[in-house]
Amino acid sequence: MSTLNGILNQFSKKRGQIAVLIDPEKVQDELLLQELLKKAQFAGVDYLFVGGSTVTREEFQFCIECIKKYSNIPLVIFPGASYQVSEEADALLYLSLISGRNPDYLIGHHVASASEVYAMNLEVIPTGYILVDGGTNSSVAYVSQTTPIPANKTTIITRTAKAGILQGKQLLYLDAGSGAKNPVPEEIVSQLSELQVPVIIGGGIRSVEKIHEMRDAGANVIVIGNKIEENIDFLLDIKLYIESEHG
Ligand code: 1GP
Repeated sequence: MSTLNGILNQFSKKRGQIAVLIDPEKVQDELLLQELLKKAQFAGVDYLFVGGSTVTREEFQFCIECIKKYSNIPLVIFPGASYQVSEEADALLYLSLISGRNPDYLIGHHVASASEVYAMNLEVIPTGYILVDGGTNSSVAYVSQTTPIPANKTTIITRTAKAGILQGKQLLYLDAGSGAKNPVPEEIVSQLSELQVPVIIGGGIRSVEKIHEMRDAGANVIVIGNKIEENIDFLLDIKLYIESEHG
């Protein structure tokens, strides 16, 4: 376990940073992955997040090795299970699914991988992971057997986030679930961004307009998965967004 906090610092420095979510289950073709990495690099994305709810150990390892071979974009593990850890990554989001009440996702998977993670030279970021209902039955809700918080229950979401921070979480990840119909409402992002830890937002972000809205609401990192899986050229739109941010 490392106390290095380069990635956490980087998260907190700026709003509107972009992470591309790579689900190893969906990119088992090295050439396809290479193309994705080339375009992500060209677009200037800030991070690659890797992980998934239904990924095998082999798929995960293969993906991590390929990414390290072909890109130098900071690689952050967004694990779906205890075996999704690797010293080759730059950081591990140490997720506690605090919106749910399933002990496996609050402490169980953590105990299973604790000795391995402890021995790794890897930045470990305690993260309060909050699922918000995005209008679809997400894989993560199904696999974790938890119920997302309804999007209009702002008080519950805010209290959950505060409780997480009081427990020592240094980062919040608000997720409407991959392929969500409705992303997390901006008002919620805005309220949580006042809690003094960086906020990551994901699930159903499918347009540059939405990226702008999330950035303006205070999201530090905006995660995009599905939209790029469907249309890799969305990375060109992201490139323009990133250039306008730097300009
Ligand atoms: C899901 O936050 C991610 O965990 C990304 O969601 O695939 O809908 O972009 P999308």
